[in-house]
Amino acid sequence: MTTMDARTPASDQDGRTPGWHKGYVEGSRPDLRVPVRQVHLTNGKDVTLYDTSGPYTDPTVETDVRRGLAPLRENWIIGRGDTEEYAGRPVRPEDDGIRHTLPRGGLKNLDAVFPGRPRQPRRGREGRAVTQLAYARRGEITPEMEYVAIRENVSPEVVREEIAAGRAVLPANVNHPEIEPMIIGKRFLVKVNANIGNSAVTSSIEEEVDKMTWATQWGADTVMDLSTGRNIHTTREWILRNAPVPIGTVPLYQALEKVDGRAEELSWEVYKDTVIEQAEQGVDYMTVHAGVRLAYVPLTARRKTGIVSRGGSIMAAWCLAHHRESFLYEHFEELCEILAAYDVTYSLGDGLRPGSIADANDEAQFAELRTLGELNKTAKRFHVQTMIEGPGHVPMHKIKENIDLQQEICEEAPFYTLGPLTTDVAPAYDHITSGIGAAMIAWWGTAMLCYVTPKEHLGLPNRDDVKTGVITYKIAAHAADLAKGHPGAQEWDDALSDARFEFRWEDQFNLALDPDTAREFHDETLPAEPAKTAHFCSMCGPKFCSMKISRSITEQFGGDDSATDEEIRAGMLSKSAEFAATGNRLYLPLAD
Ligand code: IRN
Ligand code: FE2
Repeated sequence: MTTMDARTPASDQDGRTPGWHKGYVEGSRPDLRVPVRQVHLTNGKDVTLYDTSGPYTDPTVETDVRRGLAPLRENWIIGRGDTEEYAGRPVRPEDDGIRHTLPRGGLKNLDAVFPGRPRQPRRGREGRAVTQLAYARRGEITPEMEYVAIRENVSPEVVREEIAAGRAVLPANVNHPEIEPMIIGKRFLVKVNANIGNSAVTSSIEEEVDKMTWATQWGADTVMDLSTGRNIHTTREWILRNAPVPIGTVPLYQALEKVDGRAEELSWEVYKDTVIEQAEQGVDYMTVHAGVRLAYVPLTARRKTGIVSRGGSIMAAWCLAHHRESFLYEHFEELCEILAAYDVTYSLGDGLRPGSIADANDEAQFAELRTLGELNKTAKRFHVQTMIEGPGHVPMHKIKENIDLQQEICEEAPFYTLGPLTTDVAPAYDHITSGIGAAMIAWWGTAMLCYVTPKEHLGLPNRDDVKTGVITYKIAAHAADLAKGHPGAQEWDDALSDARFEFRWEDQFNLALDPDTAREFHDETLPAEPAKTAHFCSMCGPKFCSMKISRSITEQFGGDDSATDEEIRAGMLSKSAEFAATGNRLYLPLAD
């Protein structure tokens, strides 16, 4: 019995051995190679699937976390000629936000922030907007746009149009040349984000990097590093240099570390410094809770669960402490100029999202949404790509109003939602309570789903939780792709159901979102090799297998619909007799 790790492609250089291998589709230039997962079926057919796993699943590429991934976009970025290298700022231990909270020299064992190739930050020449939005508006199709067009099976012009209209974003910081470009927008495949972060003191840098690659190998389209505490800058550097997908952050968390966790001591200066530091490192998108305005804070007072957003509560605390308008709101234009110079994408945070079913769709939530609509317009004036974050905890009957309002108020900017969780009663199962809401809201047009793991509300997700969260959300996303009639989405289902109907078990596993678990569950009751081609599984056994029965019908009556009920009944009876004659044996004898 061989157990194949789903992450490791089978050794199939000839491309024919059943299993899968990492393939590439070449674009208009030799350095534009779009990765795909090529599944080879036992019937000789191939199925091509979207692949987020990066070079890690390509056995011909050597990867080393200490060196980082190859800077695949570097020539494209430099070739555009509108960015310049500059000295940046030396990385100081203070950047880790450990100034007073840890003994000095906390970085001792990591004296090199990152041992990989030397790197100089770039930014737009003379503060120029170097965003994909700026190019799209000028009618220019960048290599990044062509790349995602191939990935999504659409024309590059559709990609350009959607970005230009603000209906899609292509998060790609000029300082993150390692990524394989991807696009977020309702015309494209629904995307999934996985959050990682070392708020537990026990979590090491290596573990965080490993969580990132683990999440992308199961299909996460982006990863957010929500690290707080020690070594925040260094952890992020390692993640960025090894990430094949866009990386998002919430700069407010690190800014708060820099003022020892005292929200009232935050200032625009500390925040701005942190944003530049992260933009220089290559963060592709940033959650900015600029919609939490002073006047909205009292609206949350009578809520059942108040403000549950970390960023939202930090900003609310600051506003109340100073009794002043939010510095994020007041300096928003300046922030736009910074983000435009690096092509950092906004993810306008929902700091006032409901944290319970009772608080869904209330005045505080929608007041903030209207402000996000206004900020979206400002961001677009500065050519900054923008998506809008959404809830939270929302019962099923109140979900549609969220996406409809967001699309109207934010001029169809991509919606990026956290679930929503459709009930509060299932701690330990909130990947499911939220997967339900995620599938619904994605069907109605949400472009990216922020995963929720089984540990939501309970603790820090471990490796297993990350995988469960990603797979759960891939299900929600794909179910929505199907319902939206996304071109090509159903081919995957058709391939799998054909494999199921024809009892090609290996093909069923290899096509599955989680081949390992599918294979493991199957082998639990039918471990023998012959069972891999057996025309039944242990769920119903040979006698009651509906697939087997209907297959027999098809075979007996030539697959046409002309069989009468009488004939079908007779067919069933004869099959039943056939099985009875074998002694109704569930387990097949081992082949020699
Ligand atoms: C996504 C949609 N709404 C919120 N999110 C994610 O929640 C966001 O992208 C980020 O990962 C996290 C921010 O949480 P707080 O600070 O709003 O609690
Ligand atoms: Fe919650």
